[in-house]
Amino acid sequence: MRSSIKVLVGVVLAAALLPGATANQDKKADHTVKMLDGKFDKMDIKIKVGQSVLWHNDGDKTHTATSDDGTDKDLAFDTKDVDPKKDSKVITFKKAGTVSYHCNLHKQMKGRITIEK
Ligand SMILES: [Cu+2]
Repeated sequence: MRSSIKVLVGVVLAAALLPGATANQDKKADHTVKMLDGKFDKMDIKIKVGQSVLWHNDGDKTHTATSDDGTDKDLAFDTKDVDPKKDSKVITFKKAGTVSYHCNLHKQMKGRITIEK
């Protein structure tokens, strides 16, 4: 019983020390787009299938990144409200295509992501 607990602790420690695990925490997503009050800082980004994007709200107002109506359901996403100075959840894109999005609270804020194979 005792030795199996030691093994378990060892496995948990080893997993925590793997470089991949820590690197993942530093870099929350493959791409970051900033939400500014009135626009996204990068309106058009190109990424690869399997990569992830998060939005950081650098403005003073709440924003969202929400795919436009009619977006292919495999590419559709919605960060929901992202408060000032906060990160959105991480969205991973698993299919090639183009997705246009906007801020639900400020319709003039528009962006586009092209996902390449
Ligand atoms: Cu907004």
